[in-house]
Amino acid sequence: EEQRSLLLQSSSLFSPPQGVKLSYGTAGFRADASILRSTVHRVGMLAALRSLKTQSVVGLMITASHNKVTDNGVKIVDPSGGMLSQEWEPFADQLANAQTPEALLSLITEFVEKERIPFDGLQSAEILLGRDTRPSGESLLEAAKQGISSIFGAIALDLGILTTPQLHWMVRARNKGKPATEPAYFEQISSSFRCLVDLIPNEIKSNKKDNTVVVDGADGVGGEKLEVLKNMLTGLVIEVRNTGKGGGLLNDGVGADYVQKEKVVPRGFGSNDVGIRCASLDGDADRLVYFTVPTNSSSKIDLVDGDKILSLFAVFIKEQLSILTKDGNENPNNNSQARLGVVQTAYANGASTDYLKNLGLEVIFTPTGVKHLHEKAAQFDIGIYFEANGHGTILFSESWLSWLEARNNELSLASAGSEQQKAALRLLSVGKLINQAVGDALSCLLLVEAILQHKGWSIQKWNELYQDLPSRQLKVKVVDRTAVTTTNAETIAVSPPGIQEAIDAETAKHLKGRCFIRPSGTEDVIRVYAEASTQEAADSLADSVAKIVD
Ligand code: NG1
Ligand code: ZN
Repeated sequence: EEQRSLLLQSSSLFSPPQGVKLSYGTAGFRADASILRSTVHRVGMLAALRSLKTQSVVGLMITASHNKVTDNGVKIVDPSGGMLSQEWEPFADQLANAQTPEALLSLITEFVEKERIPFDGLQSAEILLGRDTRPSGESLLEAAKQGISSIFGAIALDLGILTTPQLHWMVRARNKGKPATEPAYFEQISSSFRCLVDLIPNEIKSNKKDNTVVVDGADGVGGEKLEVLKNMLTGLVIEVRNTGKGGGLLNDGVGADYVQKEKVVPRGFGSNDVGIRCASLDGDADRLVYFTVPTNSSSKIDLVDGDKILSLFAVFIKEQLSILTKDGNENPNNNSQARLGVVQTAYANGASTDYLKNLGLEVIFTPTGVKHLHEKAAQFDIGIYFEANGHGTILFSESWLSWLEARNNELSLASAGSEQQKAALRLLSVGKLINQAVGDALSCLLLVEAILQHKGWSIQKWNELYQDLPSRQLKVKVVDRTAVTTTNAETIAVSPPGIQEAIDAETAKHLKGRCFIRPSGTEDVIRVYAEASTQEAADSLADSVAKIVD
């Protein structure tokens, strides 16, 4: 009874916006920050219920990533460190859209019963809170706290301003009984980076290389964290621009999304940077792309996107695995034949997929959204996933990691310092460096840098792994984006009727043409992607398909 009145009272302070239907999309709820207070308050409740149900620590992140500074958003981090279980998404939608406190209460009561959530005030729940640098974050965080404290037994731990991947990492660490602080995070990724650098082959180490990378922090949280991290590294010089401290506006002409979609130099970069290795983070630092400024006469860049980061990782992992299993006269050890797989979406450049398949790798496709990619990658011993936009990571299965640790111990007794043991150590370090919960721009940046140093490669050399097919992405504002539905990892539009045939007809007009449309999960738009043998053809294919959609 007391619980009911607390819920009613708390929610009467947060009325939902009128005339909007909110939906828990690929990245939680996202909207203009001004309408999100009730939503965040309710997600606070939801997070508390999730914690009660799982009897574990969960996370709540307030961010709108690469979207404009006036937007914001909220999502839940599951106990594993991954995204909220998809089974709970419909309930999240219902909660967010309940019109009155009474309607909200009855939804909760019903759900608690159906899910058998221990809701007697005897169990405790704990929620870690994080937010990005958006000015609206503070008041939304307050709403989340009030939502959480309207559930008996639930406590919120405010971790302040964090990157999205830091919060995911901390939730995962907490539930494994490990230290879950920011210093622990920085310590783990910087020390595993140093291990990788120490293991660089001597003949490469002695060559003088260029160990400087210039990073665009999108005027968000990533730049500010990188300023701390960079001082913990040796053998790598990081210059951070667009740190948010210089008065620049978040994601405005800066950041990974802008750089990847527009393919032009971000603010703060220009003709002085010709040929230099540059990288861009997005607003919450879960995406990373690299680029170079090719000439000083244009604003165009050479983009090194998520697909190429994936390819670099795949090359390195595959190489280390083959050193590890090259055990001379020993019988091939079945366990050491790790199942290595790659996961992409339809946005992956066709040239990258060809390249990865030519390496002999298994490549599978999922719909857009980290949760889909992550789930598939987790089915391999080592699963590498990336979205072209720069979100991705490498997942190691627990069982393969234990095998690797044991193997490393064996090798350190039998042949310490051998090539095989070094390969084992490198793979172990990658497993510590790279975020196992979600794609993380900071840890991916360090892994890219470590691999480039290991191979003695320039960014130009890396970029030449394969040549991207020209592509164009457009978005079309529509009244109802749900009118478009898709199948086959979003490559085929099933509705509205006839639209796929029209797309096919346009695509057929272009050499190496490939084109698909899908409703965005984060914006009210239909996205169009086109690829063809020339930029003009890709542009024209995208344009004509956008007209069909309109
Ligand atoms: P939507 O809006 O569903 O296309 C975008 C990105 C996703 C993912 C999410 C979450 C593209 C084409 N889509 O999703 O890859 O990053 O945002 O932030 O880049
Ligand atoms: Zn992001």
